Amino acid sequence: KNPKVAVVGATGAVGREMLEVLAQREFPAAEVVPFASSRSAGSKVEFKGAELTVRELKEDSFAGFDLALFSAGGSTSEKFAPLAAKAGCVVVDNSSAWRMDPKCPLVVPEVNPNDLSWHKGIIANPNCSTIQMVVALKPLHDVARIKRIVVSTYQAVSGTGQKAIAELEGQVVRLMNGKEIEPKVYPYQIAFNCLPQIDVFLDNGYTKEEMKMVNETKKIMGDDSIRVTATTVRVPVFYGHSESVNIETEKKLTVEEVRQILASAPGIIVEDFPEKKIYPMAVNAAGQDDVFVGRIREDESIENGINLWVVADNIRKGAATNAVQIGEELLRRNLLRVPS
Ligand code: A2P
Ligand code: 11C
Repeated sequence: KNPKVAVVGATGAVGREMLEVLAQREFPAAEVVPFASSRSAGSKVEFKGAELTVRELKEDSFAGFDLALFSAGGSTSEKFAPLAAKAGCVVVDNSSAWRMDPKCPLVVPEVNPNDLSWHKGIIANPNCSTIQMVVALKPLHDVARIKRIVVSTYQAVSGTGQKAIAELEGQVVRLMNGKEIEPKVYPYQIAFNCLPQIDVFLDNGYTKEEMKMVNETKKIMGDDSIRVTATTVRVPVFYGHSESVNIETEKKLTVEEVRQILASAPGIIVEDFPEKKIYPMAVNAAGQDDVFVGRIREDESIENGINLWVVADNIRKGAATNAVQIGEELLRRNLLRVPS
């Protein structure tokens, strides 16, 4: 029988896209039910051309559900994901709440689908900036073993959610009309600016977003020996994260080898014709499910180094699409059940 699916946080930037992706990919759901907080219970969201009524998420909401896609913030996931699993509903959670929990697989289907086999009811969906980077790097790691990654990101405001999209829109309009702005979501003006801070600062001087890229990459790639260092930056882009990624490998890779490896890898589109000014860009990646890689160059400052420019839609592959793909993979592997 087809699974009954809950989308938790269905009124949010990622939740809406989860509904869209479930419909577009024709996920074989018996029923899809949107949940959010009491604030938007009763409101409508669109699914397959019809309107669904949003239900308030409650402790007993999950009875009879087989799969729940969560994107309603860390505290909602912390409280409700275990309740869902207890009710026999497998959770794919897009928050950071369960990602580093050793009992929860952290999965990107193109990279480590086999980790789904040991799930205990909660599967974590990685951070958007990590997902697109590991999709691009895993095929290179398999061939040449990556020793070190240096990444700098250029992240869209949609990563922060619906309120941040509205804040950038509002600031652009006000500033273009010579009006004052008052930043609310971000600590400073985001329109026409770059903020070298995503999420909060930690004791080591890095932001939480930067350390997510470090820690999640090792867990997903299943290799603690990879050294990773990150600088994450918010830029005034609506959809699509871009990343400058520098890798040092054990085995030498030429630019042509990298192009070939990536062109035949799942989920990747190589866009790399510098002579024709063709390279990945956020505005083109928006709305797409693939990870786009270009600007492939040898790092001439070291023995075995490669530079890449990696772009993907943070709400699609970085969140909603990856979560739905995990659901598809669970179905394919007959793993859509909570082990007793
Ligand atoms: P709501 O519309 O009721 O606030 P975004 O990341 O775009 O800000 O969206 C966050 C999503 O998480 C929204 O759908 C929001 O619903 C939902 N959400 C936030 N807090 C809760 C909660 N306590 N219970 C259920 N859903 C929540
Ligand atoms: C951003 N990467 O772009 C963040 C959003 O851990 O899932 C996602 C935060 C997370 O702001």
